Amino acid sequence: MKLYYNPMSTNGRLAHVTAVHLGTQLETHVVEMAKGEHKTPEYLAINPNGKVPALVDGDFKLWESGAIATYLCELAPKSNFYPTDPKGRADVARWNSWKLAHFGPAVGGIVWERFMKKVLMNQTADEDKVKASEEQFNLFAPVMNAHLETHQWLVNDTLTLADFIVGCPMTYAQAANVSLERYPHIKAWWDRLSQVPAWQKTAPKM
Ligand SMILES: N[C@@H](CCC(=O)N[C@@H](CS)C(=O)NCC(=O)O)C(=O)O
Repeated sequence: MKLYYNPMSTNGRLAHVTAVHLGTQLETHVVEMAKGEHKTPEYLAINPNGKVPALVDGDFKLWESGAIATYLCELAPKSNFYPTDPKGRADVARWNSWKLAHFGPAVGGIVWERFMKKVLMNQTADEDKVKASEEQFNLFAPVMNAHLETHQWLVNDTLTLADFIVGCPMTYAQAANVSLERYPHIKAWWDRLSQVPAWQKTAPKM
């Protein structure tokens, strides 16, 4: 199996951190996004969206980080990390959908304006866009904060794939000054997640 990713990409991190945590044996290929490798015909034949990550397992080509991470869990020996019961799996799917539809775009919007634009293009943030993303963040973060008030982790009170799924878009949250002041239980969860060895190992070098 070969994972195409880039260590700076938060979606790439979801696939990579899951593989590292599970101890999955795979070959990795760093897609040189700065050189446009993700838009080359060779890479587009693997992921026609021109985005990272992507996984190739024989003749099976898989894109979408959540799908890749779930596939790696399915291949690994059964463990609490990916629940085996229907309710536990639905709960992971719930947080994945919530991340994709609500939380990820909200955090990602702030991170893009305040951090990525500076790093990649030396541009300053559009404060109207930051404000719009912050409004979305403050709409959805309370849901997670309330859940974490009575739980250590998102699903089954143990570290699961759901924590990696929701944690990845927060990779640059601190660098982008995403304020967790109103969300102490998210902050405590983030601190717990930051202790996980695979999480530490896959933190982008800044
Ligand atoms: N929903 C996709 C999103 C992938 C994605 O947006 N990847 C970004 C990096 S984090 C990318 O490749 N961007 C380059 C581009 O869109 O040109 C996933 O989860 O895999």
